[in-house]
Amino acid sequence: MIRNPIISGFYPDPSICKAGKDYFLVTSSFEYFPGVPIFHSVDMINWKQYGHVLTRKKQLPLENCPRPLGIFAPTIRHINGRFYMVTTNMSLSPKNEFYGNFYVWTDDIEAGWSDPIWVDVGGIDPDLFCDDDGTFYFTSADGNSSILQAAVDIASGQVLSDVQQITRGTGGRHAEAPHIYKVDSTYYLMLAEGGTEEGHMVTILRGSSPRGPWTECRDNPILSHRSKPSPIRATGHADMIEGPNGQWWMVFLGIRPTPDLEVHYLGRETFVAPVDWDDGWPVVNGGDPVPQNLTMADAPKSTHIWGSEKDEFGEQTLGLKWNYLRNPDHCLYDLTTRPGWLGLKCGPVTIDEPLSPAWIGQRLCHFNMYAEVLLDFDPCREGDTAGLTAYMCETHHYDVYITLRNGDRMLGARRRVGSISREEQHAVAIGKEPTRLFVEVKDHWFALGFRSANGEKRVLARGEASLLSKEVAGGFTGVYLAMFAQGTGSADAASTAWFDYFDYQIV
Ligand code: 6LW
Repeated sequence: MIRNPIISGFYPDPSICKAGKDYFLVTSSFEYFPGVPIFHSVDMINWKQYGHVLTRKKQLPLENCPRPLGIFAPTIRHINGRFYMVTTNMSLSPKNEFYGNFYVWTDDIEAGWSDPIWVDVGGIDPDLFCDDDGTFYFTSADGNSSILQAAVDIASGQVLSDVQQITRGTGGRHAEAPHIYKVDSTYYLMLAEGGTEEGHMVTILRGSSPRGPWTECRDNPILSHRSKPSPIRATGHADMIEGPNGQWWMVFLGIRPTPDLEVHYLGRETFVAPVDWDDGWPVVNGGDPVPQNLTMADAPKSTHIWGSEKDEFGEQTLGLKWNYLRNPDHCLYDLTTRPGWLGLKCGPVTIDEPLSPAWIGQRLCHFNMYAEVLLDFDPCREGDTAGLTAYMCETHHYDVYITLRNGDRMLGARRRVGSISREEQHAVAIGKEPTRLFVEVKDHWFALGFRSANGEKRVLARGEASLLSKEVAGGFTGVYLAMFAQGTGSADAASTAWFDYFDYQIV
């Protein structure tokens, strides 16, 4: 059985390529750093994170990146032995302009990726396609349903032709996410249309050149769950590839909304479905909606479960799951002074600002789970605060923390939802010994609490998961679970919050 999603949590806009027997998949990453997570598989079904494509500030400047900006949808391709990853940095440059489209490349995927090569073709969701004559086509979406295309010089990124509109899609709003393929001797242009919400769909056109003209598939949309009774909604933004043994597959994003309010907070996730060809057109999952459990004869089975893991911070670098918010100020993080502990300094930036606070998070990937940290924190300045947050964005998060208030060391919980903020203060005598804080997710509710000296679970506050959803908070991302520290003054004399471990358990 194949279990969907194949990559759960906030991993949208999947794109895929093949190098020999290896498959690589990338997703978008918005305001998080490092950017563009990359996964590896040999069977198309079981994926393991391999790293990130954008690991340096030079590749990923995010200083001025209010939501919902940052890294939009990527495309990954392996062409003539070289990997390319093409995407858009929608954050703002010092000139207050969007950075725009660029690509990075590598001949050795283990060694890292090149500096960015900027391409002066507007729009988002860029695709790179190399025709048999060696011409590289750069295709993007202008956000207003025009699909744009130009030939580029792949060494310099220079645009070699006029930028042409090659289609406006098949009539859905927001024609975007173009990908061009050549299968046998026919060119295909796959699109997403309908917007990334409930009306999302995948459409396909074909023609005799990568520039068109295009003929629409009679069975468009070839994938959509709009108006279908499925727990997976908003399916779209796809890429496809021939997998092992000649079986074609489509990867696409979808959401799993809550049954009551039909909102989603895990983010847009990555799903898979088989593709067969009929009369020169791709047919996704036999034309049926894609289920959570896919039973297919002779197909690989889901064996790798990406889930429970306790990070003890025993290494000098952080594991692949961890992200910072925007470009981190490395002075705020310490993995060396106290081996086996992660230190976060209470710098002046708070998690209520669209900046880069001392914050390290990983995606919430499961509906029922428990996360715990052991926090050793002796705040030296009034207002210094550190703890654990269930974080959708700076305006929507639930926090449990230790702080210094009126000279007392206190445990608190706070829920911030837009302009509403509610704080529960408990002058709990916690002494100076390290304290266990937790966030628990169950039945679409978050519980924020701590463990008392005898190990008992004490809940300080509960909050609806729906209030951290995309439908309430906006944007394109999903909830993170993060350790954070913040203060009121400069980082130099700040308290340091020490985290012994972060334990993520699926329940
Ligand atoms: C992306 C667009 C989309 O650029 O959402 O679902 C946008 N599709 O293609 C952000 O991920």
